Amino acid sequence: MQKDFKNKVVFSAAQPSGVLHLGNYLGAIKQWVELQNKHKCVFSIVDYHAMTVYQEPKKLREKILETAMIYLAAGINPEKSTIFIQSDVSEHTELAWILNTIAKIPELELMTQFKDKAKRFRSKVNVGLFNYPVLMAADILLYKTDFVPVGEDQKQHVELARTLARRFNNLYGDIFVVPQAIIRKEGARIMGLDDPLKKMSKSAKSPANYIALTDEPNLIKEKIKRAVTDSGKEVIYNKEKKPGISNLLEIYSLASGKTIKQLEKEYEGKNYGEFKKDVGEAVVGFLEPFQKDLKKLKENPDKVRKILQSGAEKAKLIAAKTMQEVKKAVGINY
Ligand code: ATP
Ligand code: LTN
Repeated sequence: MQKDFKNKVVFSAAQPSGVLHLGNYLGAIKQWVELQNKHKCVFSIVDYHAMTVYQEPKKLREKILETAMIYLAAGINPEKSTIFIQSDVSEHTELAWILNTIAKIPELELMTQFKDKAKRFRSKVNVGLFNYPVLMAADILLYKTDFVPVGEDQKQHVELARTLARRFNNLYGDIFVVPQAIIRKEGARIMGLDDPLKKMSKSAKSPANYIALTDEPNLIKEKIKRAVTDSGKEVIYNKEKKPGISNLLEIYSLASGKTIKQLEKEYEGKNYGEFKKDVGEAVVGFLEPFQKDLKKLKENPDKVRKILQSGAEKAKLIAAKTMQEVKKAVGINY
């Protein structure tokens, strides 16, 4: 990587499936907003990825636009960053095909997310779900990405993108940059409120698992009040012995800007009830400006559509150039 640190390329994405939740925000989107001041950022709404689990067409259409609105309300600035819908830039699936020819079946069989989803959606497992990480590698490599800011659960997929970049470069010449995942220490794995041993997930069965970014303040407070906590009484951070309280401490810390140490001190001698009430309020306060902006954007969907259209044009310019280089390198253009 010869480029100077300032002008690196950053790429990341979220699927427009289910509801985006606090884990997506704290684990991924929060970092994106910070990175756009330093780097060339490209953020996608990966609709083809969402389709690897059946989506009702009308709902999917709505979710794509809502996800874009969530990016914007969270502070992604379309003047600084490129925001676009994956399926608007056909090079993503084109490159995925070429990468399919160098990805190995056993390598994909190792992917934890596939194994997990294949178990949960057993009767619905399709080839796309298996193939998902190859499309993700194409997303990343098309933009010659240096950094991929994601939550902990995506580390393995970024690792595969690195492997495929190196393999391609070895076979066909130096085309791709080998990307690097950026995973924050705090917030990289926000756990489910109903089960602090599993990550907060969009595809969770019960809405009690997550705080949706669109949940009303009272519902947020209620969900946190009911969050599963641990035996004992003390508010201390210990992921192994107190996974529930530790998760809430992490959320509280990220929402309030206070360190976990500070919070532990503040809650010395206080009970879980008081603590949870304050976590609820901190999260509501943290989400308030975001929710206000989201409401405004929902009143103006055409403005968002325009942003997506111009984002797709910008993305296409880069993607088409890379795709040309790739085709030339593998010998299929003339
Ligand atoms: P599912 O839970 O259904 O697998 P997902 O929420 O992981 O979906 P995306 O919306 O595509 O899928 O994820 C967007 C980003 O949010 C990714 O970078 C992912 O790593 C991050 N992320 C997802 N869940 C969490 C979590 N519980 N904690 C922190 N980051 C998360
Ligand atoms: N698999 C990711 C979404 C995703 C992504 C990407 C993230 C698709 N393509 C490229 C970073 C870079 C997930 O979060 N479930």
